[in-house]
Amino acid sequence: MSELRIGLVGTGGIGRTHIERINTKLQGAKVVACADPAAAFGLSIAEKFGIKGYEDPIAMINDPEIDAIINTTADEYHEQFVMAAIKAGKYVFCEKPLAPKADACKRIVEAEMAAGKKLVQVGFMRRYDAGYRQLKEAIETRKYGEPLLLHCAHRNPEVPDSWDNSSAVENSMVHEIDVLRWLLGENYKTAEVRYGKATSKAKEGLHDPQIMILTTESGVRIDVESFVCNGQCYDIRCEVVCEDAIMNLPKPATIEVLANTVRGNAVDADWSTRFVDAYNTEFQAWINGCKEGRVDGPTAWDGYCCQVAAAAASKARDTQTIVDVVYDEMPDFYK
Ligand code: ISE
Repeated sequence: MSELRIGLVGTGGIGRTHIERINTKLQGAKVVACADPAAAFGLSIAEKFGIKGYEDPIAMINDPEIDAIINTTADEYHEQFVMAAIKAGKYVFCEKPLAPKADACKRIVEAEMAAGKKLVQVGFMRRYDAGYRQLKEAIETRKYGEPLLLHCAHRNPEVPDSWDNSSAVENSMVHEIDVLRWLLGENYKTAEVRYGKATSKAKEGLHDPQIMILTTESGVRIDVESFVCNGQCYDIRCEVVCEDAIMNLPKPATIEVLANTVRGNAVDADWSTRFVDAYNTEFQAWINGCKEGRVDGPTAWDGYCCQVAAAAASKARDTQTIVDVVYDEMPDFYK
C-alpha cells in the first residue's frame, strides 16, 4: 500500500487538528475524507480541507476507497462508529475513551475478537510522550528498585461549560488511569476520590479540586490531584517514589526568558501544545502499524480496563467510599 487512505469521522476541534497533522506533518497517509454526525458540519469541514465529504459516516466507513478510520466524534458516538469499522474489517483509531461505559467497551472487545484480528487502537497519547517513556523504561528495568508510591497532578486552566462533577475522572484523569497502569504494568485493585477545599472559580456543580487515590494489585499507592479550574496553566506531574530513588516526569523544555525583573520559562496553556509531540508520534506509529498490518498501541482491552477503573472511581466519588476495581478475565486474544 503506498499511502494509507484515512476517513475521519467527527470533525470537531481535535478531529481537525488530526487532519492537519496527518496531511501536513506525517508520512505515509492522508486523510482523504471526513464526515460528522452533524452532516452539514462535516461537509463544510471537508470543503475547507479540500477532501471528500460524506453525508453518512457509515457510507464513508464502508467505502472500499477508504483503508482506515479515525473516530474523533463526541464520546457517545464512539461505540457505533468503532463497531462499523470492525464490521468493515478496517483499522480504527478511536480517541479516548473507547466508549463512556465499560459494558460498551466490552461489546467492542467481543466484536473485535469475533472479527479475529486486532483492529482497534485507543487514543491514549501519553504513552507516546518521551518523558513517560523514560519513566516506563526505568520502572520496567527496576533500575531504581520497586516503585512504591506515585504522586501525580493533572491541572487545567479551565474547562468547557459542559463539564459536571464526573468529568474530572471521566474526561481528564482517565489519562492517568491509562498511562499509570501502562507505566506500572499492572491492574488496579481499589479506587477512591476525595475532595479538596473547593475553589470559587469552578462553575456550580463541579467540585474542584479532587484527589483520586488508586492502589494496584501489588500494592503501589497512587494519588492524582485534578485541579481543572486552576486559572493558570496546563500542568502535568508524575513523581514515582521507588525503593532506591525518586523519579519525576520531565517538563517540556522551553526557553528561559528574562523580562520585567523575572527569570522564567513559558508553560503550556493547554494539552494540545503540551502533548503535540506525543500526538505526532502516536499517529505516525498508528499509520505505520496499519500499513504493516498490526496494532501496537493501546488496545480495545486497554480501553475496557480504563473504563472499569473510571467507573469504580466515579462510584467512589459519589459514595465517598473505597471501591474495588473488578475486571473480567483478560482474553488470550489480548495477551
Ligand atoms: C481533554 O479531553 C484531554 O484529553 C486532555 O488531555 C485533558 O487534560 C483534559 O482535561 C480533557 O478535557
